[in-house]
Amino acid sequence: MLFSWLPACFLVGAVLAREITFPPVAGIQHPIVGYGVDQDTASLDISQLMSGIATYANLPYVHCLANDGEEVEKYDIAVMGAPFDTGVTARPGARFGPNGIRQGSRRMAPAFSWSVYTGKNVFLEGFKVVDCGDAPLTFLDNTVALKQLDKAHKVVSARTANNTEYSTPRIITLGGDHTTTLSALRGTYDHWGAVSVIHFDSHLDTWDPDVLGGGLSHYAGVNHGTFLHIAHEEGLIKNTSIHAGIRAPVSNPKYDLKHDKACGFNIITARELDKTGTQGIIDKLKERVAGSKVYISVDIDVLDPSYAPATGTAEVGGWTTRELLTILDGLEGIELIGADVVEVAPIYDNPGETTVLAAAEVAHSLIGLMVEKPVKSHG
Ligand SMILES: *[C@@H]1O[C@H](CO)[C@@H](O)[C@H](O)[C@H]1NC(C)=O
Ligand SMILES: *[C@@H]1O[C@H](CO)[C@@H](O)[C@H](O)[C@H]1NC(C)=O
Ligand SMILES: [Mn+2]
Repeated sequence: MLFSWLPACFLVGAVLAREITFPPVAGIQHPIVGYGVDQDTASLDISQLMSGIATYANLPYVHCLANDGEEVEKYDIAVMGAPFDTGVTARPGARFGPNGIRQGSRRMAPAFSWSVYTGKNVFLEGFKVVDCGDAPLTFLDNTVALKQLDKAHKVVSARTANNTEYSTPRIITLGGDHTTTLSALRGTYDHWGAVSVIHFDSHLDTWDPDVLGGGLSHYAGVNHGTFLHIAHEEGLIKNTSIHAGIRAPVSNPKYDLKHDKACGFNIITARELDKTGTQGIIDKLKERVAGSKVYISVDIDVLDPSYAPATGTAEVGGWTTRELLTILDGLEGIELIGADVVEVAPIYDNPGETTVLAAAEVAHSLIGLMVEKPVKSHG
């Protein structure tokens, strides 16, 4: 008797459920979550974050690598993938890094990116930030692939910027193994000359190609542990460069460290942070590069493997994601002319996507530094 009303109750519920009217599909579609958003209807765009083809931070895709003569939408800061990983000495897989980082950035969008720390939204500060997709790189020949990447950097940085005051667009490369930074530095040299490099990494990456590569061949000597030696040799970087987060062993304490100095670098070890805190690291980095144009390269293995397991040559005892982000954001005011986040190999990530989330946020901070300090190029 007591339960006789129950079926009727279920029936009412079922009828109500059937009465839900869904909006027409066209009504909820939006071509791209990005610019042109009406702030009043930002929530509409936010509901689209996980739909569609992934671009970095749901930014508009621009065909920056279009052929001569084709009209290309203007931009100021270009995010470009470099899917290359055949220069690694340990675990491969970073060729999938660019799309891994895009996947890790799906929560982000210009309509939902005001910082609780600064109150600013780096995507809406008067600089047009776009995703150019990936440089097309062969996976069968390192020399050819790096030439393709050199070309991609030249093409993307040679376009006229959207902001009429600053003629040259700046590029943030999503790696790819660390060899890809060499092409980026060749590209920045054309517009800004030799630059100081702030190199976040657990490894030095200034190895003499005769040491790392075994003197096997000239070709083998160009890899993710020698690219900074080569950049120095080519005159692309200044002797006011600096590593941060170093902790991996060297093969010859005398030669490797002396050679590193000769390539223009000072070293901040990972454990220095324990003594000075993040502010001490920020001060030291800023002091070192003062007065010069700066390129920041972030090897995700600067983070401890507990924060970034998905990388080629993981080293324990690294920094936390929060520490790295605090240090990066603390560099505001430097003249950042190019940057990258590299060595992200999504295959080794966990179901929580720890590494790609971190890498996406690192790129966000790098964009913030560029927006904070516009830089005029030579041309
Ligand atoms: C691009 O340039 C145009 C023309 O100067 C300007 O109206 C627009 O706001 C710029 N776009 C962004 C995203 O800054
Ligand atoms: C660094 O380079 C500058 C000019 O390129 C030079 O004058 C200076 O002596 C160099 N310093 C060191 C320590 O090599
Ligand atoms: Mn590296």
